[in-house]
Amino acid sequence: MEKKTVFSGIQASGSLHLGNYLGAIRNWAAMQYDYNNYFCVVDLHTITVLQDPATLRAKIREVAGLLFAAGIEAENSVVFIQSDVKAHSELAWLLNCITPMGWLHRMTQFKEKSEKQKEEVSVGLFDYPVLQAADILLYDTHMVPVGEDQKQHVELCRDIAQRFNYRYGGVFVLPEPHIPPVGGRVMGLANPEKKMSKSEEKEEDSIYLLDTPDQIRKKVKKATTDSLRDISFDENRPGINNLLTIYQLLTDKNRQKIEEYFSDKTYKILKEEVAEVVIESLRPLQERYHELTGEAGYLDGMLERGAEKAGARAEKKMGQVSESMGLK
Ligand code: AQP
Repeated sequence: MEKKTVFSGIQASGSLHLGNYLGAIRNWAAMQYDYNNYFCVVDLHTITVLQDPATLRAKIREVAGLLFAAGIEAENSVVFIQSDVKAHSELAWLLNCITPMGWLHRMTQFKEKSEKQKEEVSVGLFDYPVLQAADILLYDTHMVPVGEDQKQHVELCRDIAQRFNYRYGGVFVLPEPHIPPVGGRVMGLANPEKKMSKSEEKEEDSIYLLDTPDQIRKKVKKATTDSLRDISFDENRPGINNLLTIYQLLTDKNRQKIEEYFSDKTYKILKEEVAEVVIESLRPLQERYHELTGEAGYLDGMLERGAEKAGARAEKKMGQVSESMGLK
């Protein structure tokens, strides 16, 4: 049986954090053998918010390097930079012409991000989900593994595809979001009411994948908890719940065993143990990252080959789309 196709993207809007890893990248790596995979550093999405050019250039490479370091393999997955494949922008324009603005007004991520930016909000930020739909639809994607925050965008992508297919014939495959049962929403350390985020200004809120052991210990030590004492999974106690969830995801132990283990321990010990588990889990990833970025030209070569493969597939789809719309 032919393998189904997976597509997912990640922005270079800052340093990758534990939420990106547990909610997305780690799962991409684990699933890659069962699917045809396309993983993309979505730099065109990243510029929907103002970026410093030199920092962006460096972050694009860093994010790509971290995807490989996290276990995504060039033999099994096509990894590429979005702006290297021009068909993404081209299809986004065509989809813009069939997407009602009302659909975009409903997107919660736009509402949240535009609130922060006030009058600086760009048309690009508003149009972000249409570009994301183009990313997904170009590769006949069946499944989009994402964190919970992206579910609404994938649903919108299905709506756009359905509208297109209704008007122009069955050109697009309808994709499904795939959200991990645990880890779909890792919360901030300082503010566990909000998800851990690349663009959060407070650095102590996020554990970055390239943080040193000392930085990780300090951040976890300062994590917001509560004034109670018992250690249990409880969504009404977001700080403790988040630390326990991180521990669970990284140790693969079940919740009951974890609660029993911590039942006679203090918050201080919990934090120390969480920090050590994070440090040990990130160590191999960090080592691989430094190895592969240390070798001149290695990462660039892999990204070039990724862009060629993705570009060939995307061009074929663009031909079909243009023809069905009467552009060819
Ligand atoms: N806190 C999180 N918990 C679980 N999954 C998360 N993801 C993001 N934050 C968490 C998932 O990571 C993938 C890549 O995310 P993205 O680059 O598209 O950025 P985002 O979803 O907008 O979130 P970020 O990382 O916080 O970036 P900024 O601050 O720039 O918005 C996605 O699958 C996402 O669900």
